[in-house]
Order: sequence, then C-alpha cells, then structure tokens
Amino acid sequence: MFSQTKNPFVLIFMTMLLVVTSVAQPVSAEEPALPNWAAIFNANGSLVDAVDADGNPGANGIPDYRDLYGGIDAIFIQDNISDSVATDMSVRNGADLLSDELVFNGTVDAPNDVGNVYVMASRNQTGGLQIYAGAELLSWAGTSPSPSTYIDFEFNQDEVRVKSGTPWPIYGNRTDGDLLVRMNFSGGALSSVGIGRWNGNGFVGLSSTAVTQACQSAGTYVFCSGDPVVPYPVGGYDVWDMDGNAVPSVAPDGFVQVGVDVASFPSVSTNFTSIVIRTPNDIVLSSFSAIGQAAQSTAGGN
Ligand SMILES: [Ca+2]
Ligand SMILES: [Ca+2]
Ligand SMILES: [Ca+2]
Repeated sequence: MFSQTKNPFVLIFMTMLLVVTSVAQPVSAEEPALPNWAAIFNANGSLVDAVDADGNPGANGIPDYRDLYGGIDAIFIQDNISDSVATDMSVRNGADLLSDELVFNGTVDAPNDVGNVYVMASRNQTGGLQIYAGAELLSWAGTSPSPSTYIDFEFNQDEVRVKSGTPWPIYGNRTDGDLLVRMNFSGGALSSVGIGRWNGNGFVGLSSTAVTQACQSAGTYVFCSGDPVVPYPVGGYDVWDMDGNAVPSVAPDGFVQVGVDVASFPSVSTNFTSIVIRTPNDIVLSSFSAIGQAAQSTAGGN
C-alpha cells in the first residue's frame, strides 16, 4: 500500500493536509457565487434562453448563462447511472496516470456513480477565469459501512479524449498548471474539498477546506452538497444491464457543486481545453468550446 505514495492523488491529499491552515488568500481573490443551474440548463441538457440581457423575461436568442452570469462557456454532460446494475458506457479502471486510464462499458456501484455533470466558465470582475461545476450522484445512505470515496473535477490544457479501441485508452496528457478540484466523501457525506495544480510530476495541493456545512466558502472557491437541482429524466431513455436486458432506471438523489476563482491561483492555467470528472470507478470526459484549443482552432475562422 505504501507504493501508493507515487499516486498523484495521494500526493495531493497528503500535501493538502499540510497547507490547509497556512495558505494566505491572494489579494486579488474574488469569491465566486454558485449559479442556479436550472436557470442555465433545461432538464434535457439544452441551454435555457428565457430572459434578456437585463434578466427580464423573454428569450433574446442568447443563452441565459451569458445573460445572467456573464458566462463564456456552458457544458452539459450526460453520464449513465448504473447503480451496480445498468450499463455505464464510461467506466474507469482507476490507473494513477491519465495516460494509463482506460474507459470501458461496465457497472459502477452507487457510492462512485456519477450522473449528469454541469460546467460553466465565466469571468470575474477583473476578467479572470472562474469555473463552476456540479455533478449528480447516488447517495449511499443505509450502506454499511458507508465508504470513503471522492469525485475529481480536473481541467486540462491538453486535449484529453478517447479514440478507438476496446477498452478505450485516453489520449492527452497533463500539463504544468492543470487544475484539480477533489471533493472527498467520508461516512456518506462530503468531508473536504481541495484545490491542486499539476506541476509536471504530480498534483500539488494549493488549498484544502474541511466541510462544516452544506454550502461553504473558502474565499477563492465555494462548494455545496445537497439535493439534485436539474435531474435529467432518466426514465426518458432505455437502461440496460451488461447482458442487454432492460433494468429499472434510478434517479440521482445527491448533488455536489463547486466554483473556483481560478485567477486567484496564479500558478494555475486559465486556458483549459478538457474536462475530466472521475471517481474511483466512474469517468466523464468533455471539453470546452469557448476556451482552450477548440476556441483557438476556430478563432478567426468562419
Ligand atoms: Ca437569453
Ligand atoms: Ca461514466
Ligand atoms: Ca455513471
């Protein structure tokens, strides 16, 4: 087990324990305010357009994440809910290195099962990047013993995605300045939240906060845990087990969200391309379109 000290996620956790009370907040820190996700995404994941630029009722052809929050990108990602029975089409093998992770079809147990994910990028008042993310989860109340687990929200400058192959290998690498937000669960509840930066060898902890209430601020980042806010109607599509038999769908009953004033962490990049959400057994991959490589490749084009 001690060989796990090579595990970057172990490194970040251990480092955070050391810095949790010693990190001074930068002068430029701007506390993010978590958005109302239901005002950004419809229940089917499409973007809401119900108000104008002043927030008054009426569609104006502009997604409301821009009107309401000055957002620059908003991404909805639908992930299968398995609950140990149904097929999740992106299960993670749990390797230490991003390049060693594999994605395959399988089942995920409730404590590690991610449902839909919501991400928004915006700017603070001085133009610095802020990132908000939320994920639906299955609670494991009544599970004995309640396991300890985590969910990562990782943001990479490189393009991280799967290509062909079964299982599917992940292409793309971590780059100095990549951001990791890890939310730890213990005893069936959110217990701590940490911010880390990839330094080329591992994730270095920049800040960590013990959870004492459902919604909490650490100055440069905020987080909440509670009920789902925009559950996708899971009964709206077929759910199958690994043998192809239809199985009952399960709705998520937990939700965690975090907002980070990325610009408050000078060693962290503000130009991410890819989004990776993971638990020990589940993984969700997506990418930004208005920042990072996708935005640069289309800049000046048609
Ligand atoms: Ca609008
Ligand atoms: Ca998945
Ligand atoms: Ca899942």
